[in-house]
Amino acid sequence: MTDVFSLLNQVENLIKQLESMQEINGSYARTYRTQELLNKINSMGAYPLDILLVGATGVGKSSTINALFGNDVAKVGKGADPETMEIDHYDIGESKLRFWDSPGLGDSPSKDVIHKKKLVDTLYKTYTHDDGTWGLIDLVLVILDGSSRDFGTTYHLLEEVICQQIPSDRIITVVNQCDMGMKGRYWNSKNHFPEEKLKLFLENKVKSVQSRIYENTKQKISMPVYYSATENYNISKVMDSIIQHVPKSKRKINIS
Ligand SMILES: Nc1nc2c(ncn2[C@@H]2O[C@H](COP(=O)(O)OP(=O)(O)OP(=O)(O)O)[C@@H](O)[C@H]2O)c(=O)[nH]1
Ligand SMILES: [Mg+2]
Repeated sequence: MTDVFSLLNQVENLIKQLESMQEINGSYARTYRTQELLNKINSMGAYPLDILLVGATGVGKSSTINALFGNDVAKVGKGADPETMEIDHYDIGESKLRFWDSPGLGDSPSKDVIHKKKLVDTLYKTYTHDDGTWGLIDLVLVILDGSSRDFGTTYHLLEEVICQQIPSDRIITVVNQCDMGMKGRYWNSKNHFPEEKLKLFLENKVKSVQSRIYENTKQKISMPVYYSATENYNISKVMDSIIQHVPKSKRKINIS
């Protein structure tokens, strides 16, 4: 009997060790990729790289930042920076990278008007340096909710506002909550990945997002990545997509 207990104890300890090894591996991979991103920003010659987060309320903006950067991220509250314009931002890598957390849309029509205005203000924000006028926002990360059928508000925003101001190679569209794509069906929650049916569904979904944006704006955005911030699935693909989109230079604005 004692042998069985001691064996069980050993197994339990082994599982705990394995879990902590996975944790270390996960954070090692994250730190490695964050470093790769910061190196790419360094070679841009001017930093910080400013990324505007766009997405409906509760789409998982905060969860995405946490999944991507874990402890490397510092949230900076409203008004802490003169340029903040009442929009919180996250600082990464000693302020070499900033994510601007725009307020979520879709709560109510009257709030949407105010939120949209703040978003447009941020998108159009410029600053002047010795060598000209530059746009504050370098990239826009548009997060869609994979559990929702209705992307209407975000499409509208992309087509009417974002694509008008930002070239398509500076727009990254991603689909979060892919674990809930088919209302949670075909998600393997034990091993945290989509079964074949859900995978097919998600692949069709991201293709249709890309073609819908093309049809309406004639801008070809890169193929969206589907992922799950809380299930830690495809986070490295989101990171790779951001790394690939780091521009060669900041966004020069020609003021005539
Ligand atoms: N199942 C699932 N839930 C998620 C995922 N990402 C976020 N959530 C949940 O969705 C809720 C909202 O997530 P947040 O990260 O706070 O979303 P947000 O976009 O920052 O929300 P606001 O700041 O209020 O607009 C939380 O309960 C998260 O745990 C995901 O990938 N899968
Ligand atoms: Mg949030």
